[in-house]
Order: sequence, then C-alpha cells, then structure tokens
Amino acid sequence: MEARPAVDDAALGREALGVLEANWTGAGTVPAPGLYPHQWSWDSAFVVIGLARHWPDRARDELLSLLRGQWATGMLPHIVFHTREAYFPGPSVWRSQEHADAPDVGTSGLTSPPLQALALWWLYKHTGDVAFVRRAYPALVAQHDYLATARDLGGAGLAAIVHPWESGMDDSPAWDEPLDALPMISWGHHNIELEERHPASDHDRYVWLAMRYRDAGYRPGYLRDEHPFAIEDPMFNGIWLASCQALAELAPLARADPVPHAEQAERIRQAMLDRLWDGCFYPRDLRTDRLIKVCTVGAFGPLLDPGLPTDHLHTAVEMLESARFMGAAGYPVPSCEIRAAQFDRTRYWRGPSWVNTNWLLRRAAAVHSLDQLGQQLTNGTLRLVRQAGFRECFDPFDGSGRGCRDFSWSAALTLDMLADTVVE
Ligand code: 2M8
Repeated sequence: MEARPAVDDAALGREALGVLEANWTGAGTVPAPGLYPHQWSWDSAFVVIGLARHWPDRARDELLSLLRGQWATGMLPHIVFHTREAYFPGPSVWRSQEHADAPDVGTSGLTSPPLQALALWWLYKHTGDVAFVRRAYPALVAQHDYLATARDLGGAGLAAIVHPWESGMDDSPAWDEPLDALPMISWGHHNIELEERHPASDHDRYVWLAMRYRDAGYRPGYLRDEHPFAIEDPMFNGIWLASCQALAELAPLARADPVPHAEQAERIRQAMLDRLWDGCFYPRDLRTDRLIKVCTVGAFGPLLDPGLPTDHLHTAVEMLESARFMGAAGYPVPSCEIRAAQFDRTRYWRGPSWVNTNWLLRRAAAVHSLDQLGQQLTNGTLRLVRQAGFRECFDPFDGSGRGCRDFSWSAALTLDMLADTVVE
C-alpha cells in the first residue's frame, strides 16, 4: 500500500482540497510540486472544473491567471512561467519574451488541448456567474480563432498539433512513427527524473522540434509549409469540439452570437468523421497524409460530442468496454490498447490509467446518457485514488500509483466526482 487510504469520502475530499491548496503558488496551481513547478494549461482547466463546486473564487483566479499567458495571436500556451523555479525547457529555451505577440509573463510557445471553454461552462453551470463568463469569453473566442486559422494546417477544419506536448499525451505510441521520421538528435543534457519518463532520444527530439518552431519565429506559415510534425489528433479535436459547443451556450450570456461556435463544432465533427475514422478514430499524420493506426485512449475524444452519429458511438463504446481497453484491465482506462505491441503498463501515456482521461470519458458517458458506463468510470477512478492517493497515473491492472504524488488534476477531478456521489 503506497498511501494510507482516506477513511471516508469527506476525508478524501479534504485531502484533495489540501493538495490543491498546497499546489497553489499565489499565481496559479502547479500540476505537482517539484517536477512541474509552473502552470500547465490543460491541468489548470481540470483544476477549474474540480474547484467549480468547492471553491469557485479559486477556480476563477486559476483561469484568469492562465489567461495572463495568452498571446496576441489568441494562442494559449501550454506552460505559463509564474515563478523562477527551474524546469527544462524553461523560459530561456522558449524565449517568448523576444516575440512581439507574447505577453509580459514568460510562456512556452506551444499550445495544449483547448479545454478552457468547457471549464468556463462547467464553472458557469455550477455558479451561475454571468459576470465572469463575460470577462473570460473574449479570450476563449480568440483562442478558438487561433486554432481555426493558424492551426488548420490540413485545410479541412481540424486543428493540428505540432508537437507531442500539445497532445498532453506526450509519450503516446501514436507519436512513435512521426518522431521516428525525424533526424536522430543527442544533446546530452539529460537528468534522471526525465529519463524515467521518456527515453533520452525522445526528449532530445521534443526539444529539437520546439526549438525549430521557435527559430522560425513561431510563424503559422512555417508550421504549414516546413515543420516536420503536424497531426490531426482525435482527442485534441474532440475537446475543441466540446469547447466550441460550450462557447455556443455561453455566447448569449456574453451578448454574442452562438451560431459561429455551433458551426465550428459541426465542421470539426464532419472533418473528424471524414478524415480520422476507420472503424475507430485515429490521428492523421499530415506529413504522410496517413492515419496512424495505433489505438489509444485518444480515440475516444470525439465521444464528447453529443452529435456523434449513433453507429460511430456504439462502435467506439463497444471497443472501450472490450478486452482491448476496460474489459481486461482491473481499473479504467488504459492509455493504450492493451493488446497493442506498444502497450506498457509502466510507461507514461503508453499504458497507465489517468484520472483526467477517465473524467473526460465519464463526461462523454454523461453526454450520451450512458449511465452504467459513467458509473463504472467514476467508481473505478475513485477506487484508484482511494487506494493509491492522488498520483499522476496508475497501473491499469493492479491500481498501484505511478509518477508524481499530490498531483493536482487527480485531486481536482476527485473533488468533482465526489460531488456527484454524495448521498444526502
Ligand atoms: C506532462 O507533460 C510535460 C510537458 O508538457 C512533461 O512531460 O514534462 C503531460 O502529462 C501533460 O499532459 C501535462 O499537462 C504535464 C503537466 O502535468 O505533464
């Protein structure tokens, strides 16, 4: 047993709030002390979701603090550097402050899954705070405009990720092929903590890719014509679609027109069906114009869409519940198909279960009124954190914790799940 289990749900909730309080720096919530000492974008959105019902003031501060990192292009960076704590690659690698579009605070030059509008909608749903919607809405519209213009590299209505870090699922086997097509890079600046997560050669390629983009002045034209990594990912676009629908619902509160957001959502749906579906949703590599045929938890991102056609929904849910994913694991949901050659229960995003993807799938189950599936995801996820604590990820077979302890999104989303399971 790695952690002393909380005696009951109230104690578990108090522990979760304690983790989030400890991970608050005064300017934002860090994903975990030590290894991730800055504010990460989709981590923050999960924190907003988790705090919406428990600490709405803090949730508002969290989102505003993240928005301070937004670039004039609308791009929301994947990391905002509010403190001087060491992290590689840090501000001296990204050099955002040399860029005219960047804000005063240091940031990375990449983005991450655009969950923030869904988080704002969640906050509104649980607080009814219209004034805050009005305040945050324009920034999120700008973020979506950026994705629809600068990131539609395939010209079909989907946003492309240009780095594995932008997927949030850094070491996913889905990126093996496109990474293998890059030159071998070795810089020898590794540290042991990093190598536990990614092989040194992968990390060198990550940094090399980021620096190429930086050296091209973070230009969309470079991404379109030259950058060697450009992928239409179903999880990234599924989240974007859900966020477009969230903006469509929030728009009238901000006295804006909901139609463009609803139309954008429809474009994304159609493009995912046309370009990413082949019996399952796969990422499309824009540099080879081929699907990357490895099935990961990312395949289920499009299930967040209430308008997903029924036959696609049924096929995807069948796969999720089968022995390829939940059916053969003790705990939900392995990050890679269990029978894939690349599956590894110990390696970061290549097998372990994560609380955030479980929460997204639980949300998808709610959207489609799949109550039993939703309950299974909730119970299994709560069992993980009850047994092993708020770890970064978990072994999908025996539930043991992996990676960091006191991990913010594991704590925040536990709070959210507990709020639905409380029996009065
Ligand atoms: C992981 O990503 C960072 C790089 O951004 C890393 O590996 O150092 C991923 O799990 C990502 O999804 C997450 O946002 C980040 C911070 O928790 O850590």
